[in-house]
Amino acid sequence: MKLDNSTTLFNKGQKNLVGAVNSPVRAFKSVGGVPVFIDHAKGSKIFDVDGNEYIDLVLSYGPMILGHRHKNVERSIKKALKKGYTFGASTNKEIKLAKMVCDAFPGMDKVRFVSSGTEAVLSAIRLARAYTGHNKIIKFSGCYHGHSDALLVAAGSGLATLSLPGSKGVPDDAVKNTLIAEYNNIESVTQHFDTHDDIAAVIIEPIAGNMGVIEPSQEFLQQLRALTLEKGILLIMDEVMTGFRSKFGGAQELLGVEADITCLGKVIGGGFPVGAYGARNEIMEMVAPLGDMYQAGTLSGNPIAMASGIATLKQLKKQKPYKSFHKKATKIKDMLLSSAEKYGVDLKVNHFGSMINPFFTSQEVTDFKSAQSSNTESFKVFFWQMMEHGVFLPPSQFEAWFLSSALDKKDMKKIENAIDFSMAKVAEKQKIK
Ligand code: KE4
Repeated sequence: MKLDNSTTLFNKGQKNLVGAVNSPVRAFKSVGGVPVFIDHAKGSKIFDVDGNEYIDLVLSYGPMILGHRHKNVERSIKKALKKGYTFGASTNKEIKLAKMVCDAFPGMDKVRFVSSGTEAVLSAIRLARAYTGHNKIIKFSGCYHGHSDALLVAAGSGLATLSLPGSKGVPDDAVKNTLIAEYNNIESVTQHFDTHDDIAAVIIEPIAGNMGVIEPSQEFLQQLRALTLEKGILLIMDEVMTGFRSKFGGAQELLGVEADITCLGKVIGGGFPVGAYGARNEIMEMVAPLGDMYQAGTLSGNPIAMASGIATLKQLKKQKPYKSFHKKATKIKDMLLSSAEKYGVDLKVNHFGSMINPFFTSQEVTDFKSAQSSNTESFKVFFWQMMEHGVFLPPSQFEAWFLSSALDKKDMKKIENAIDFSMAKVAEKQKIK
């Protein structure tokens, strides 16, 4: 496939941008080759600067759940633009989106909008510490909660992609209160409860999406909830990725577990920078200006972003796409597994709602360690073949694929053909080894 213009831009971008990207995963380091530069997108399709057309299963890592430039969302954005871009004062749109979000999360009385998932999570951690008076936090290896210092340990997403254990520039002091546990392993959590009496919170992705997709066992999450309640430790659910993806609201309800604090992002901004954290009144009333926990932001609750978020959630309510998401994801899982069987490739596929991804391994993938058993060389071959056949995947074994409600039957057929060609190539490469 022709990538001349992407190559030119990639080289040109090296001068003033770090690696020619503004987020590491976009550099395609783990799959090699030239990262594609995008010209435009519409519906389920995305077009690079060389005119190559792809079915988009990245969706900007989640936000574009309706597909690109949904007509109702675009109409709302244009209307909002005519009123001005940002005021440094409140607007009715923030109240409207806040009500939509709180109505969708039973445990949430109040929400605070910020400008990214990272900002939502770092604020939630500060709030948990303020509310409990304790400092320690437990996170799970392979989960990614944005790039704030305290959480950049044993993280998934870009750190797993680049095989980085953590990040340079994070002082030991910043992570001395961060304890690590293993996903789906309750003993790895209770051992910390038995050792420390100053734990403020446990933070978890209710469905992990940053080590590839990994579902928690029902029992694990319920035990986690029961134990944190018993010990007066807050449970923070990071639904930045899962929020509004598997149902209208959070994955936590589907899993029968209610968080004390919920973090959101991606979908609630409909493509514009929005993050949020929310909880019951007694917790949220600690946040300034009501309480003494400080957090602020110039563009928090930006009216254009609010308009986009309101229109996106309105469309999700109207479309009710969740059964169809599950059906499409199940279909793609079957396509992957049957082509792997046909060509004798070891493959496991995990999916939840509209998130899915394959692992080139014979092991069940239930935690970060088993996810890392996946053959990333095979993923690299698979990735580029899928690109050649017009399907844009996240350029990393440890990123979830996302489905949009704009995907149609023709797209699904094209995905099936692409999977067959790509799996054949993986098998061929594996045989040569
Ligand atoms: P942002 O700061 O990137 O908006 O959100 C951070 C974040 C927090 N929590 C979860 C569960 C997340 O998945 C993320 C961000 N997700 C990654 C993709 N896995 C964003 C893509 C990127 O880093 O370029």
